[in-house]
Amino acid sequence: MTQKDPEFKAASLEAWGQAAQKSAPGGDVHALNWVTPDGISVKPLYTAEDTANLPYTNSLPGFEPFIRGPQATMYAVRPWTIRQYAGFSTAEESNAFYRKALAAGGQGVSVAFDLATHRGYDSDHPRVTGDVGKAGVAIDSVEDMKILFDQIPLDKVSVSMTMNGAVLPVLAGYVVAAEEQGVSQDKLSGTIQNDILKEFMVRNTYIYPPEPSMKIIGDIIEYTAQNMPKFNSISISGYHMQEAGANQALELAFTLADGKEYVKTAMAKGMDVDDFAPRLSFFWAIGMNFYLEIAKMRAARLLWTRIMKGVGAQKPKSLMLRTHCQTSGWSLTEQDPYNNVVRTTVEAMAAVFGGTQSLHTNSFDEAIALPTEFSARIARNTQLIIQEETHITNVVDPWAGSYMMESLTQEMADKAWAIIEEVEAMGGMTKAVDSGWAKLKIEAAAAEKQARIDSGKDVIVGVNKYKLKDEDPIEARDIDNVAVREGQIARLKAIRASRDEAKVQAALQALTAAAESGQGNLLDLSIQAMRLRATGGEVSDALEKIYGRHRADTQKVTGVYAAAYDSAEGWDALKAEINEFAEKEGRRPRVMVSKLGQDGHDRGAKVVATAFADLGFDVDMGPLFQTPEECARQAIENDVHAVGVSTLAAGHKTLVPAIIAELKKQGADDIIVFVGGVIPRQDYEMLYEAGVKGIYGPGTPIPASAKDVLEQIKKAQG
Ligand code: MLC
Ligand code: 5AD
Repeated sequence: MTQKDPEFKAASLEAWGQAAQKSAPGGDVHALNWVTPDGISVKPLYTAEDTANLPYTNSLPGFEPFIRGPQATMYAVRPWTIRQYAGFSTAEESNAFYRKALAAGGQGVSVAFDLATHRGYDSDHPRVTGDVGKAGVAIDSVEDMKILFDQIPLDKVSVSMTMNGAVLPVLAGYVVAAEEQGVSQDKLSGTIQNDILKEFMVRNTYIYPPEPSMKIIGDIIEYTAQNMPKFNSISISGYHMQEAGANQALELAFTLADGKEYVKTAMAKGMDVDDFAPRLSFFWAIGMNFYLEIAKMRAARLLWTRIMKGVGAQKPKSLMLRTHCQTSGWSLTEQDPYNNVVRTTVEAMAAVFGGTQSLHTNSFDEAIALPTEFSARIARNTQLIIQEETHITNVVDPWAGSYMMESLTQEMADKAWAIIEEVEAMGGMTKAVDSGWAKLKIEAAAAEKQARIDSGKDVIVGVNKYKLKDEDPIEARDIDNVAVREGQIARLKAIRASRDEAKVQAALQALTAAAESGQGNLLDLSIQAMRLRATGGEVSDALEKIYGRHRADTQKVTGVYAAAYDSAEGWDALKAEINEFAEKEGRRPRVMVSKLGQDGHDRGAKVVATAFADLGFDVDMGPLFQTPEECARQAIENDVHAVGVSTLAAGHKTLVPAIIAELKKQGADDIIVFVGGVIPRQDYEMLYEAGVKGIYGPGTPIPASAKDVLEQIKKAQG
């Protein structure tokens, strides 16, 4: 029996207040409140008073509003799926990697495609020479897909495919590969990301404009609901928003609002919401804000239930939010990289406490290159250790009833709901995305965050505090892009030579006709074309003929970085130096921040552009997806002093020497080139040899790179 000690007295809240007042800085307890980037004020102490009036503290897992999890027993019966995202080089190499991972404790497959595939280009397309096989696996046709899943039983292993742009040929290719493996569509379990709205905001692997893109999503939801009952038709993703700088409330709100938009799109096709809603799934980033991430996941389930009830959903499975999580890549550092194992562990625990259904833990070499076998093993083992050694899985939603966590869950829900209502007032997420408003909201949050780090307000161990004097290089995966491309080109030739060309062309024409008329299901037609060995690029082209290719405009935020950078040190001096330059030269130093190839990760580029502008540079922002030739032409037309290439998808070894050569060829070798982004140390020398004047890796404070760029420009001016 639990003993009660009569002589122990509970203190009053007033007494605690007085004690706290004494130890708080300046005698002010309120000074201990932590205002989160979302604007939530987290107190140092929570008590029963904080939860007394909350509406859902009695809820149970497996029942609406699902705050405590979608399953009654959660991990006590079945832990989350260990699903490591991977893909690189060829289908053969990626297949070997998956099979090894499955044998060593991985539980699901998650395919990363290269950027050429994402953007609807076959490997032989001239715009993608730097991208083939780089940030993921190159897939051009069913033949590649069959190799990718060779000896992986697709009726047993669930497969996630992160594809949004070229979603039709990729999903179709997978269906046909399974068919030829003897697995029918109704047995396929897995998930296709198929979330285009966030691509227009942050990830940028779209192909067509928003409207036809939404039509494609509607067709996929319809087709999978009718033919692939075990397949999740979409993975509505906040992940990339957080990676691009969004705080938790913004990530939560925009993602749920995207989800609502997809639901409306499918319902507008005449579908009953309960026929497709059970196969909508979600995807969160889990960063270092431990409490906030857990609260975000709990709040997400509450709000999704609210949204789905609002559109008339009835089935419990339609109301429950199921999600994948990935630890944050952005939070990982190039400096002192083994620290990343620790960061990833903390983040993984937040995802698990938040009740995720599936999880990817990042590898510690994230800020340098794609994972090696070694780093991938540690990442996978991080999950295996949590599942099998810690007993964390034995209890469902262990944070329930925590005064703090329950309060925070409600506050997070309220914050996000307010943003969702703001979006609704604009007419929904498609409108908020179309106008650029949503993207700018995220970019402003990103610039603010970078300024907090650069001024030391937010601590990152090994980057802006406790820095190492010398860093030992670590092994990094390198991919021979030329060899992969040549192999793919050879296979494409063989396929085109051996197929029934007339049938293929007819199938492609049927796709074009369907795009034009709006009749027929585009996934159904894509499956027919891929079965005949049309290539992914051809299927994408067939639709592009009608839909066109989307070009984003490049708005940028201003003033946000300067406002949040509250360390005057160096800043004013640098501004003065830039003014001096302007006086002497008759114009400001002018830089063009550019993205080359199919790498659409533009957070870094945008943050650098806005911060450089705040410092007094004239800044041009190149459009996404430029070829070196186009970039050189624009740089010359704008008469810039320097081109800064932001590279995050490993294209630098091909594309950076190419831009330098192009500038020379077009008669402008006085324009200097600098590079920033994810670049392994071992590539620095070849880049300097190619003529690069500065390389700024992750964690470089912007004022430092700006100062260096100014020096280099001055030097080049002579
Ligand atoms: C689970 N089940 C239970 C249970 N737990 N049944 C009874 N009791 C319990 N306690 C059942 C489920 O209902 C389900 O069956 C089955 O077990 C599988 O469990 P799940 O929870 O649905 O897991 P999973 O199949 O892994 O699906 C998780 C998911 C899915 C729904 C989140 O969408 C998914 O796997 N997503 C992964 C997305 C991903 O990997 N993305 C990578 C993005 S990387 P049933 O019959 O109900 O289904 C990226 C980076 C970039 O984007 O930018 O490139
Ligand atoms: N293999 C493994 N992980 C990858 N990521 C992206 N591409 C790959 C790949 N090919 C992970 C990284 C990145 C996030 C978007 O996904 O962690 O930050």
